[in-house]
Amino acid sequence: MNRINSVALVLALLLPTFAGGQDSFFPYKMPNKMPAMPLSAAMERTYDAYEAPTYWWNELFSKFRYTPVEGLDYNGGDGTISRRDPTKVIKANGRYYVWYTRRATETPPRGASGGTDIIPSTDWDLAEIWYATSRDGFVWEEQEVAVSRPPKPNVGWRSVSTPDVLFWKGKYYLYYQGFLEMSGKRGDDCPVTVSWADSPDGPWTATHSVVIPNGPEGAWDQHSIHDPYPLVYKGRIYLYYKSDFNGKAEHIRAQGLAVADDPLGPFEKCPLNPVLNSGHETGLFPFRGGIAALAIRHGNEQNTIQFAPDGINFKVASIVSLMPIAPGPYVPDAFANTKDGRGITWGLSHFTTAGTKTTKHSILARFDCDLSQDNHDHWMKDPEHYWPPEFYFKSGLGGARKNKERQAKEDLAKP
Ligand code: AAL
Repeated sequence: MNRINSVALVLALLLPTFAGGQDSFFPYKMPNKMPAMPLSAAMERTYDAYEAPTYWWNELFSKFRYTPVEGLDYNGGDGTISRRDPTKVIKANGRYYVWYTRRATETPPRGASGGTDIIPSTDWDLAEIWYATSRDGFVWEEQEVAVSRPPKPNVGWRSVSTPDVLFWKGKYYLYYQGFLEMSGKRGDDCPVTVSWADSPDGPWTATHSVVIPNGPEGAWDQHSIHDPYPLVYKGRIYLYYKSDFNGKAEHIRAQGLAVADDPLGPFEKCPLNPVLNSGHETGLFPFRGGIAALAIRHGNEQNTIQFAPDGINFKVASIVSLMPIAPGPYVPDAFANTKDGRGITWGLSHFTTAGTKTTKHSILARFDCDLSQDNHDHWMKDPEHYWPPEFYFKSGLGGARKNKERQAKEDLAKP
């Protein structure tokens, strides 16, 4: 072919593309890099807004499956025993360990107006922190109380709840909410305190000190520090937490970060707090060189898994469904100070809907997922669930909307 012909051939091949004609198509086989061609906003976003352009390749996408755990008794589900807000699961002495809020009271919660010295206002009022161990993560054996309520006026005298665990330089630390008044009286107000032990089996020594104080008046976290969740990252203790702000009617939940070099503090709050604009209970894990977070239940970015390459600046990595509530994942490298976090495949979470209105209590359950670099479970990456219609109909219409529809029906029936 002479030079003129070859130039003509190249032009002939390129022209339809530039002209935006029939040949300017997005390829059938999904390119793993953004193709150099005009893209719609949606297709551009699929490349630059998520961890991978399709969930099949996204290490931070998973569906979640649930299994009841064996071995924990709930008094026939009469609401007098509740277990909730599990810590991350850790492995020690060849067994899995988990700590959680345990309420054992004469009656189920009766709200702030019904609460007394022995009747709980909320499910986590008048609670203690207990622990259980397991060989397989499905059958759990409850051990004993780890942290009980200290005498008044120590922090936590009214209730100790919602713990999480840290292993640091040969010692174990439990961080938890320490209530100095009945939850629900003004809000769900409390700071965070800490106990430590040489062994996961205790005995635990309470510091009786507030280790993560509420923010100053006017700050987003002025009333509460909830769900403290420590990890070891960049050689330091990165403790994430949740707080509520913006008042009762339109309250917002977000998550902050406090960093320390010593488990007993001082903890320095990140000046960019909140670092997650969404989520209720905390659930995070080292992932690659950064930190991944499960943003569950609340916020603009609820039902997402997020990733921060620096542990601070989180972005949505995937959108998921049916996330574990109050997740306590098994995080093998939570305290390894890793630069290549491997991810998670299971953990414990809770359901607060186990009882009825009058027997209200929570139960622990196991969740499984594939948010791990070492697992490639095609089935877990398929978001389809196929729930039967009963699953969707169970909630039905509720509240004001139900009354409105009933009224409309009655009006239609009028002659
Ligand atoms: C939970 C957590 C904290 C709150 C309450 C008990 O889901 O966010 O622990 O205080 O609800």
